[in-house]
This record gives sequence, C-alpha cells and structure tokens, in this order.
Amino acid sequence: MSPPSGGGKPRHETPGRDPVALLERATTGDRVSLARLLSIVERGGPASRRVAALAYRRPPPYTLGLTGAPGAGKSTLTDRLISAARAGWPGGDDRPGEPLDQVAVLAVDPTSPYSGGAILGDRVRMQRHATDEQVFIRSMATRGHLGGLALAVPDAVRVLGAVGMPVVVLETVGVGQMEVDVASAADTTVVVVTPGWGDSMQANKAGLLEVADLFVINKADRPGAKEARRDLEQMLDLASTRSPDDWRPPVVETVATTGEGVDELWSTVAEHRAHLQASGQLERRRAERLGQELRRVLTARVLEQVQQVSGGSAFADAARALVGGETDPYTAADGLLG
Ligand SMILES: Nc1nc2c(ncn2[C@@H]2O[C@H](COP(=O)(O)OP(=O)(O)OP(=O)(O)O)[C@@H](O)[C@H]2O)c(=O)[nH]1
Ligand SMILES: [Mg+2]
Repeated sequence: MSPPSGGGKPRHETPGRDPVALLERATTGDRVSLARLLSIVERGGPASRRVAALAYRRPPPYTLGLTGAPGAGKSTLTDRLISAARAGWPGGDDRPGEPLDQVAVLAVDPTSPYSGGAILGDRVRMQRHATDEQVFIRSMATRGHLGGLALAVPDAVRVLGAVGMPVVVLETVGVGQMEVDVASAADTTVVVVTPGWGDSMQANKAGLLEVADLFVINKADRPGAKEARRDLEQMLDLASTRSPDDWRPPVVETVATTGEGVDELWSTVAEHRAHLQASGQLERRRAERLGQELRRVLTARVLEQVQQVSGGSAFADAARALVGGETDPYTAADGLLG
C-alpha cells in the first residue's frame, strides 16, 4: 500500500476520470490522481458515488480532528503536528516509534466559498511541509452537492484512507453546528481554545465540550492560560458526572509558533487512540458514525425525491385537486409518493 518514497517517482501521464484508474494511481503515490478524486467527491453526484463505492470498501484512516475559533492557531498547530506524526505513534502501537509513511491534512472551512486547495493561509502556515512528498494538504469549502460538507468530508477522509494514508488531520474552522458535525467525524477530536475571556465558555456553548476528546490551550505564551485551564477543568468536572465514558478529556497547553507542548499533545492523542482501541470504543464510535452518515445520505436522497416530485405535472394536478376541494394534502402526498 505504501507509495515509493523519495526520488525516482515515475511521472504519471494525465489520468482520466475513471475512478478505478484514479484510485490505483493515487495508491502508488500519484498526487494529481488523488487531488482529482477529492475534487470528484467534493462536487458530489454520480461520479462521486462511484468513488465512494471503492473507497468505503477499504479500511479507514485514523482521523484526528482539530476544531476551534478562527485564528486559534489550528493551522500552525497542524503544521507542528505533522512533524510529530511523521515520527510515528509514540509507544503502545503495533509499530511503536516507527515513522508514519504519510500524513494527510484536510482543512475544512464551512464559512468559505473557496476550495480545492485555494485557502492560501493554510498553505503558507504549513509551508514547511510543502516539499515533503509524504505530506498531502488539501482544503475543502462549502461549495458542493446537496448535504454539502457533512457528506463530502467523510467521503474525502475515506478516499485518503483508501489510497493508504494512515493518519488524516481534519482542521475545521468555527464554532457552529456544522463544525461540530465535521469535528465529530474524527476518531480523536481536539478542541483548540486560546487564553482570553469567554473562549472556553464559547466552546461549551457551541456544544464542543460534548465532542472534545482533548482540549488544547494554544497561545499559552499569552496571559490567561491558567484561567482558561481552570474554566475548562470546571466545565469538565460538571460534565464528567453524566459521561458514561471513563476518559476525561486532558487539557494540554501549547505554543504552536515555537512548538512548545506539541510533543505532549501528540503523545496525548496517542494515549486517547490506545484507550479507544483497548476499550473497543474505536469500533463502536466508527459504527455509530457510519450509521449517522447513512442517515444523512438517506435524508439527502429523500429531499432530492421531494424536489423531483414537486416539480412534476402530477404535483400540479394534485395541487389543483386540493384547491378544488377534491382531496387533502395527506391523500395527495400518498398518491405522489406511491
Ligand atoms: N502568540 C502566539 N501566536 C500564535 C500561536 N499559534 C498561532 N499563532 C498565530 O495566530 C495566528 C493564526 O494562526 P493560524 O494557525 O492561522 O490559526 P487558525 O486557527 O488555523 O486560523 P483559521 O484557519 O483562520 O481559523 C497566526 O498569526 C499565528 O502565527 C501561539 O501559540 N502563540
Ligand atoms: Mg487555519
């Protein structure tokens, strides 16, 4: 599954649009094919269904979600995490200390219409890895099909896994419901806050507390880190009474700009991963997420059907019959769906 590392990589001729051929080429390290597969998934429609049909039959990658308010330092932190991740999982793993072949980053911005790797800031902030053949960075935004990002992101993650990426870092901006949905598509969800009034409170209000497996107080070089930690620990004290899980989200302080605390963050992520594996929760969570995904696809399909039906002549007839007092909306709906 691993692509050839280093130089001497054969230059691939422009791949076509056939998902099977694209996936094959992407698996051997062809980034153009991988980018094309992700574009297909992002656009949605029949072609993306063919890609999903292949990707979901291969194992998923380990997904690390990073979410938090705009400017919290997620990209700077991701850049540092890439270096830590490339050194491998620290201990406890089947391949302890062995370098990870590849790392993929999916930067998701639900508030931006730009996409396809066009988020310049992310590129600049992860610049150190721009020339690393084994690091793949891609941005995704709202543009896309019915159901949007909530469908496209898990598909993209599966494509990255299908081509052999062992770890995918999912960076999501913001604090809304969509972000919570995307963040919770990860195996380990990291909520990034910064010192300063109300930031950790906002994480609580936005429902991020519910999905956080661990908290990072980034920009710990600024005043207020202690207070932020105290706020978070207090919220966790209250939350832990209702949590059936025996995992209390740790709070890690980092300075992403210098890399301080990043090794601790990475080893805490590894601890959480080991906890999920040992307790059988990894399988349970993934099964739950797949069920949720299936519900989303069903909802999107039913909505499509409603749009189709309500645009047809049978609908116009039924509406006229309603006006004429010849039927009722329930009987009419039964007729249209039948
Ligand atoms: N002082 C300080 N500044 C930081 C730290 N981490 C990041 N920054 C700065 O904060 C700014 C935002 O960093 P980004 O990494 O782009 O933050 P982000 O969360 O990815 O931002 P969006 O993707 O726009 O939501 C940059 O100017 C960083 O240099 C830190 O630990 N300390
Ligand atoms: Mg960013």
